[in-house]
Amino acid sequence: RDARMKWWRDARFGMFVHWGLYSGLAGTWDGKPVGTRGGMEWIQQRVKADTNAYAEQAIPKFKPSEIFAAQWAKLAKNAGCKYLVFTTKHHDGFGLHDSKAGDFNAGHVLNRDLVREIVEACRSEGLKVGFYHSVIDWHHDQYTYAESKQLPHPLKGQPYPNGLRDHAKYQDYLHTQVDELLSNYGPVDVLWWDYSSQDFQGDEAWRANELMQLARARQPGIIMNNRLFRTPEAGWSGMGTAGFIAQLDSQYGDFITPEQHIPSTGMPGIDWETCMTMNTTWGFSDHDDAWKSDQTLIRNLVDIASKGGNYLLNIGPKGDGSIPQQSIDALQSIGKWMQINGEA
Ligand code: FUL
Repeated sequence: RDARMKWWRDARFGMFVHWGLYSGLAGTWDGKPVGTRGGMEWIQQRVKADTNAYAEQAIPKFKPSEIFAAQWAKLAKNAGCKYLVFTTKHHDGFGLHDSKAGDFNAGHVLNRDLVREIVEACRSEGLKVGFYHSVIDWHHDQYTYAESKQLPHPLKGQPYPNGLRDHAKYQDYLHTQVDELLSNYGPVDVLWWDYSSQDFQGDEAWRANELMQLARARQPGIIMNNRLFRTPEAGWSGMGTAGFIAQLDSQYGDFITPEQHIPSTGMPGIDWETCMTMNTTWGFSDHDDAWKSDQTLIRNLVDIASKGGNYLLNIGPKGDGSIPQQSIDALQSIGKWMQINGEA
């Protein structure tokens, strides 16, 4: 583990990117804002749309430019980020790669492989590259945790065409897509799983041990977070540090991911990475103006680095892949600070 963790422990600062069909919706549904705060990558849930209605409104608004990936990678590089982790698939189930295992992905819908474009752009800036991959899937018709109490689902309570869902079919699909992602794009440095809860987790929900093994077989140097496994006794405690199995190893994962907070005294002896939004949403919203100041972002970075963690700072590009001006400005300020302080 120490060998594969070396670059990551030195890195301190990475860029997180949430980008998918929800980005074009920009926090608006049926022409109306869906609130001004909170994760708009969850917009399908917020408005309780089924996957067809969601796709119908979102697909026409998801129009990646030709140059978006180069823009992300350059901004990350100039800000002093050493790696970039982006959403290969979020909970809505829409994949950014060109998959043979289904048609709800950029390959089929846009005739583009956006994963390839992003990976190539990162590599040409010398950035390490990571895949955020959601094991939750609100699109797949055999996905069973739709009925979960903790995760209301657009399909919940609706009659299912062929009787009961066969979740094993979803698991096969998940594994096939992960295999594609780890086989067809050269070296992948990070796999950022998202996520297990009390109701759906680990081996039972995702064949998680097999997934971890598959990833290590395809990418021997890869490092992974520990969001596939939760301790059975832990209650729902949000996406912080509690509740996940903190035994960091090949089986359970290499690092732990406090979400939107910085552990006050760090986490001695544990590899941790705080992921954080610049306003309050991960996926782009036109309506969220709660931007953190440059000073806050820089202070967070210093605070985290001094406590031995990594900072994974999020941008939510728009439907065309362009980055909100507030995020560009903030990252440029961080880049300047890094230069002055000899970190970049
Ligand atoms: C969470 C997800 O549900 C959010 O949408 C976001 O991706 C965050 C980083 O992880 O658990």
